[in-house]
Amino acid sequence: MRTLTIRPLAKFGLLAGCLMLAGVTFAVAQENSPSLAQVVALDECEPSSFNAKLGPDFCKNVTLGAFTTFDNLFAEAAAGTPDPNWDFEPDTLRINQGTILSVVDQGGEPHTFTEVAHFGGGFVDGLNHGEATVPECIGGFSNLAVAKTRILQGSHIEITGLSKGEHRFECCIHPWMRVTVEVKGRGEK
Ligand SMILES: [Cu+2]
Repeated sequence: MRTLTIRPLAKFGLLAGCLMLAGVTFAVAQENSPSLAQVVALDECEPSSFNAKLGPDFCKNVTLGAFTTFDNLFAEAAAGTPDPNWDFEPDTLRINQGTILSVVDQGGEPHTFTEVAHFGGGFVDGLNHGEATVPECIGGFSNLAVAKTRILQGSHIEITGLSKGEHRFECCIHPWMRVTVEVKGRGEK
């Protein structure tokens, strides 16, 4: 009789212990779960002129008439006044280590979000305004390392595991699209 009454109690105690442990683990996981910081890629590509040069569906019609034609984009870049509506927003970010950077392309055409040691030219000479292609962009999409940083229209990529310190990202197509990310160490203000 005795053993019968003790057993269920012991079982209950064990179960309660497990639940408490699970609760603690959950709370810790919540506290450490990385937050999310968003960067938006924007452009105003004009579909008919872009697609005539680059193929169907390269530029999707998303900007409701706020368009820059293919030739104008190159003319503006050549003049040293690249179109400001091809842009990553925000331009600078300060995030905690562990924060996930989510980069979403809300423009009409593809971009890249490529980490570079130093800002410079991309892989399309006509958009570089004389700046040399940075090593990280060389080869364009035929370079797998560059292709992996591509963001297609309406999609996003997530950058994780950024080390403490300053990181620079640019678009390898439109090299004036630049973002500086400062990653703070844990507990740093
Ligand atoms: Cu771009």
